[in-house]
Amino acid sequence: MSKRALVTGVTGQDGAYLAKLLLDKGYEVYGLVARRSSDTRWRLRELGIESRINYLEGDLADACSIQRAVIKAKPHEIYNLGAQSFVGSSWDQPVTTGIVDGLGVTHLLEAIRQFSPEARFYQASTSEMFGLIQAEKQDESTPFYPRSPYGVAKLYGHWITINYRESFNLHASSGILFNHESPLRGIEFVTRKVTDAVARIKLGKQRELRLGNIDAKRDWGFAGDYVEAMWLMLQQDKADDYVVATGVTTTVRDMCQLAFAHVGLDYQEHVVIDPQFFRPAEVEVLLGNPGKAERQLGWRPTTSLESLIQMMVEADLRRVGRE
Ligand code: NAP
Ligand code: G4F
Repeated sequence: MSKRALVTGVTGQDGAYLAKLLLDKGYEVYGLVARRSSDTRWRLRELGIESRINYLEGDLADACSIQRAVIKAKPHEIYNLGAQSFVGSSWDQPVTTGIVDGLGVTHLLEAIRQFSPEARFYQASTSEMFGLIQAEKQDESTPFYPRSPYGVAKLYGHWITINYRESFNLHASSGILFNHESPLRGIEFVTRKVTDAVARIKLGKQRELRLGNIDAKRDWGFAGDYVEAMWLMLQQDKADDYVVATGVTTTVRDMCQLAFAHVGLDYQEHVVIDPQFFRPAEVEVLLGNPGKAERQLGWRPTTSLESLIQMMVEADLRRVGRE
């Protein structure tokens, strides 16, 4: 009998890669999708798996729809990847972000507790919870200091996951994932905004790229590697929390330099600093220590930032070329 997995956020970057990984392992995959006025399945199409997913309509803000999804899917494993995931928007929609990214986790945990207590649960926590960093390299014991409504909401989701594990003995794990990117990354995030612009500038369709704080530093990895870590967490006998990162941090400026240089351009001739992209409170630097995930899960990142950015620029050159 094949295992069943329920994935919230299946139409997102990580949801698409995770669904592909699970299907390749022989799982039956149920994907929670919120009703939208236009198509959101382009990533699943790009990976060639759109028709292989069982779609269940639901929204993390709606506890009834979450209960129904858990009852219908009867999942062995549940991956909660659904979220309002863009930090910048969390100042414009702080309440929605709090409900979906924070309370939404409780909706899911309650449904598991009542209807599927044997199911294993993965919560998509984030390095954004470290915010104003309290240690040079952040690991599972570093204190949190979130700097955005998104980070605050995710911190609630993180602690409620730990609380339900301790209160009700659920197999609930939380992955504290540092930034991870891919050709399927949303266009609003800085890596994809840059690689899309590089392709457009190279092909003569755009002249400049307007960015905010390019001195910010991030620990960037490849999303395809990171979904493997999520799956590994749910294969452990005991649920736990893990930092997933590369252990290397790079400025937005240097990431830009890599992307433009890949097509023979100088970023300094195209990047314009625009204060509209500055954030009310910034996370200046993130740098993770993935030692625990390496030791206990046997997980290791396989993709350097240089090859990740090259992969993204190449994909955007193909897309823009087709337009
Ligand atoms: P993403 O591409 O923005 O995908 C988010 C997904 O959540 C989409 O499928 C979206 O559906 C869905 N969603 C949004 N609001 C929802 C709601 N109210 N109810 C149900 N689903 C909803 O994000 P991602 O990069 O794949 O990230 C996956 C998860 O990991 C998120 O929880 C994110 O916060 C977390 N995370 C990401 C990173 C990273 O660097 N990528 C790092 C740490 C943690 P639509 O397609 O319909 O909008
Ligand atoms: O790409 P970003 O928007 O990602 P951010 O804020 O780090 O959040 C991402 O990673 C988190 C994990 O740490 C996830 F939890 C979250 O869901 C999301 O996936 O911005 C990265 C950095 C920031 O410091 C930002 O200020 O790039 C800086 N930046 C500079 N100019 C810009 C821009 N970011 C964006 N999005 N757009 C700009 O024009």
